[in-house]
Amino acid sequence: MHQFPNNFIWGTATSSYQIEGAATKDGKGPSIWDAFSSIPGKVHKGETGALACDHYHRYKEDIQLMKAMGVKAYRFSIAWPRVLPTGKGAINKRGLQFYSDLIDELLKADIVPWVTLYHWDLPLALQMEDDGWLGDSIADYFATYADLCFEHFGDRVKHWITLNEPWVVAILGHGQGVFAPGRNSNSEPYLAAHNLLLAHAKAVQIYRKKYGHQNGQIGITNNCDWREPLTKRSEDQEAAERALQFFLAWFADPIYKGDYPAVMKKRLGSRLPQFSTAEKELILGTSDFFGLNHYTTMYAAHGDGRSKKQSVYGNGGISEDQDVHLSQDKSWDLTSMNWAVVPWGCKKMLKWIDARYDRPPIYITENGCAYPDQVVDGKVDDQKRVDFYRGYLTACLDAISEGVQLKGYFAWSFMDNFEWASGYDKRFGLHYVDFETLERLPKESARWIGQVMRRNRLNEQG
Ligand code: PNW
Repeated sequence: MHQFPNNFIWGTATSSYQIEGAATKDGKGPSIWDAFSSIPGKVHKGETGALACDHYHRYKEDIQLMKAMGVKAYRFSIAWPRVLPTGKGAINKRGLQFYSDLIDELLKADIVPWVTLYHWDLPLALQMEDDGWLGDSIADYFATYADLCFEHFGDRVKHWITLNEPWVVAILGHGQGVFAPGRNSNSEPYLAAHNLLLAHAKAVQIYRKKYGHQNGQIGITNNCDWREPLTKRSEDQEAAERALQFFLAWFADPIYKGDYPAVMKKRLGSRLPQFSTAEKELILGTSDFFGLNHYTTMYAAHGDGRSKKQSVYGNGGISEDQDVHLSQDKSWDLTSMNWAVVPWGCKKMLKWIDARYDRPPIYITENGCAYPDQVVDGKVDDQKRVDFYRGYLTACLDAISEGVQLKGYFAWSFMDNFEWASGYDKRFGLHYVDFETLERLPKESARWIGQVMRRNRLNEQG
């Protein structure tokens, strides 16, 4: 019935630390993820991104695979410590050259680069010397780094994403401590988030003032899972709405409305930093598009203090602050992340964004699933992944047909890679599928068995 529009952007995504390897090659400085993953107990089986998919050396081959798949756009990130080994000051020319070559190679293959400036690999020196995202000058350091990237790549890159998932940096990095820099606090997440928003805004202001002639687009990518009220009771309805505000409006409201949501101000008091009038103006309107990473759905119910006892991993914030109790339906299928497969949640998420932020152009910059698939004769029977993509793409199509301005979709991920604290066991890779098939998935039920693209050197070496 309905079809994706002709100009819909079909892409796939990765991030630097998860695929590049070459952690100490050609002058790259260490990042907080190099440090964090080397601490015993932080990453499953003690794995690290030191080698990962060796994309740093094999990028040409990877781009050929993308081309064969029919990928039209490729979202990757720049490793800040590869171009600025200590985060500020001395520039590493070989790092700049790598990304310049990568961009040229993509353009040669007719693949449009979408570049993320920060996907969590902060230069370690900035953490050690300046307290990372908690420090007073971090927003300026980030803006200076962004400026360098616009200057060197902006002639060829027309799609920029400042930050990937500041929620994860704040909550998993500074609240629960399960991701780098491994801090545990109930106030630091709010300070880190505040500085992340200022960093984003300063980078966008520089891009618009200094590089307007490059005629590109710039935005931010936030992650949010859908929160469905557990019952029709008004306190559960309110809990679900509150959970979405603590998860997504935390970051999107300052950009689209000029300040944090009232419910956060009320509940957090002095733990939530305040924006000055000048800062509110600086941040307002700093996204040309709404970048969304979406993976799953949970039921939300009024917390009644129960949320204090439950694990906050996967919660949309610090649970005791929201007072929301989360749960899954027993009938929902789970991926190997234990994330439930709920396509209708994706559609509701898109419609919520559409309504709250006045119909912005939306790009899903990540959606995908991990499954413990097996390689048999160099192939993978990937039926569950096929079903996942069919379900979520159908939900996207439904949202579009109801007026949501969804402009593109990036599958996470191009290939299996370093899945952060979960190491290499969690496999999000597309393996091999041609994008015409991906586009047809909502309509067809063809079995999709692909050629293996997993190239984790750690695994290859046993
Ligand atoms: C995103 N959560 O991470 C990242 O952008 C990717 O780098 C990552 O590989 C992908 O999703 C799959 O995990 C997230 O706990 C990590 O809610 C954790 C959460 C969400 C996103």
